[in-house]
Amino acid sequence: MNARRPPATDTAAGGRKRARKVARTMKQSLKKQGRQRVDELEEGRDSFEKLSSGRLQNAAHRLEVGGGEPTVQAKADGLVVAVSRKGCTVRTSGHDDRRLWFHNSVATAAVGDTVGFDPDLGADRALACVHPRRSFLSRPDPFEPALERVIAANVDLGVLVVAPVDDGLRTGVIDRVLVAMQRGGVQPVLVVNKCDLLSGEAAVQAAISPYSELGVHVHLCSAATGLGVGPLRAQVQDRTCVFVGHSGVGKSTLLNVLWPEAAQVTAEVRSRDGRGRHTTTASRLVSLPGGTRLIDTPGIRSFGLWEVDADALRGWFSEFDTPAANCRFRDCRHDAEPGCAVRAIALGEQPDAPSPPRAVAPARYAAYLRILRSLG
Ligand SMILES: Nc1nc2c(ncn2[C@@H]2O[C@H](COP(=O)(O)OP(=O)(O)OP(=O)(O)O)[C@@H](O)[C@H]2O)c(=O)[nH]1
Ligand SMILES: [Mg+2]
Ligand SMILES: [Zn+2]
Repeated sequence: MNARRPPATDTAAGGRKRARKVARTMKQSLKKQGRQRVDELEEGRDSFEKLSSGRLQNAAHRLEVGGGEPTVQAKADGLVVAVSRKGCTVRTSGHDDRRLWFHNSVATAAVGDTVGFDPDLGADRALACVHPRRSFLSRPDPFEPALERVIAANVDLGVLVVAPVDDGLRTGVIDRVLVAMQRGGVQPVLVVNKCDLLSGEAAVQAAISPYSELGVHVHLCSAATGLGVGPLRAQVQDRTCVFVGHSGVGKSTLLNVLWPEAAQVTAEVRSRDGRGRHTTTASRLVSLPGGTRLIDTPGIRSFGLWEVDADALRGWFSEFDTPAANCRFRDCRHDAEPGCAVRAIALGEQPDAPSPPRAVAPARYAAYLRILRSLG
């Protein structure tokens, strides 16, 4: 270790004060970037513009730390490959892993971040800054909803893995995660794993068709038989991808099938109810030769939305845009307002009306209403 003792004048109280200041500025900066105006954000992400309907994503999750007065000088950069409650593991260009503690235990960096640090300082003081993020996937902390938890940063693809239940698909988590991915500038990919367990594909096909129509790539896969694994591998090749989904859907197994070098731990689902055992307990980034980076994450129980209010929510359901032009009220929430064209089309209340370029799937409209009501 290159740890160096703090200078003699650096009292413990002074160190703590400085650490608190860094943590505060990091937090404030993170908050500020989350509120970036949409028109200030970076353009040029082609692949899912159909889904986002040309909207610009929040690709500039900027985090400049140090505020006015720099406290720690960044002398080296590293990639965050793992994060725990109190710190992160950073891979340096020399490929050695180094553990750095967050200032004041405030988790400012996420897996996939590039951080600046001072290799000459001790692990508790060395973290200097988190470099600007080009994309991120975040949600409120399930236990402390006032805190934003970034699941992964600087990812190209967000691979949402779901598994069939009784030959059908529960889509609730899909709509929420899609909102979060669009908000963070992450291109969504939907993987229906465990297709070997299906006795018929009809219900699953019907459930996924609204998403394919939106332009989301959907892969029907089985990590057990290898079905659909080739096209998925081709899509994620050379990119940074985060795998998310409920526990037990087979995220880690899929990663192992795609790249055995990923060597993720897996475990059987509970025989009692078929649910997962939360086997993966921390996010981890694996770099493969050729530039592919895979991030496995712990199973999610529920997925809240960070800083999405009713106005923002409408915007993330891009298929509403065209019919919304015919709503009676300009600020229609597409809920119970009279003359709502979105509702009329979704519920088939206007069979003679000219169909818009993109129809609104009833299941997507129902999902929208569920999320809208959950926003309180
Ligand atoms: N039949 C079948 N079983 C699968 C498939 N993929 C994974 N499994 C099984 O599902 C169980 C759970 O797989 P994991 O890979 O641990 O699931 P996970 O999503 O990583 O779960 P967490 O780490 O808890 O979030 C294991 O017993 C796997 O063998 C599949 O395609 N078909
Ligand atoms: Mg796992
Ligand atoms: Zn409306």
